[in-house]
Amino acid sequence: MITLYHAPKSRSTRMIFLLEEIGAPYEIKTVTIRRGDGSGAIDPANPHPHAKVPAIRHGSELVFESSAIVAYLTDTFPDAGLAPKPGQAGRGQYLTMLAYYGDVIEPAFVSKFLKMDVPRGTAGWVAVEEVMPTIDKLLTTQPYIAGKAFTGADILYATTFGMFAQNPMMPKLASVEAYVKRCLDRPAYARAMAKDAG
Ligand SMILES: N[C@@H](CCC(=O)N[C@@H](CS)C(=O)NCC(=O)O)C(=O)O
Repeated sequence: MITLYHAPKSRSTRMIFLLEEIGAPYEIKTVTIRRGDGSGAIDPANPHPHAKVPAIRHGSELVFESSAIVAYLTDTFPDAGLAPKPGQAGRGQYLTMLAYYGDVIEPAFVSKFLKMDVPRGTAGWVAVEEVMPTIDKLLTTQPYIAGKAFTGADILYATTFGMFAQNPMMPKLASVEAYVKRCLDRPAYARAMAKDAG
């Protein structure tokens, strides 16, 4: 059994989307977190070392960091067909896009939100203005972020781009809008949204 440590309307919501796609038995343990508006509190029931979500427990394994959870679950449940297996074509692009999400996409958007300059030669990521043309180029030539097939990586990218769709930080790109719709039209996303609400 997989246990997802979850707080509604947070980065753990998309892990419900992933778990619904995977189809293995799982339970949701709702925990409180400290929210950006100052509300909420650390939950002693949350095993995440920084009291954040998402985290999952699977047998003796504790996994946290969204990209690691996606990699772990898509590899542990290969029959779900959500990742190229080691040795298969596309594996490199899949792992690249998982790491790029955590190491570049999130810092790019957070630094823009915080109105921080991204100094070339210091930060390991680049500005949104440099990231999004790369994403546009990818999604103009392929339907999903890691190639021809929907993978676990799309769960991270499509939910993030969907969330920022109306935000002035996000450039309006037809390729991204069509991609978000393609991914979020999946029945697993609708089921996840219903479960997130409780
Ligand atoms: N890099 C982490 C970020 C996790 C994260 O910051 N989650 C937020 C919720 S969206 C949280 O738990 N915040 C509570 C806190 O910072 O104490 C991941 O992608 O899993």
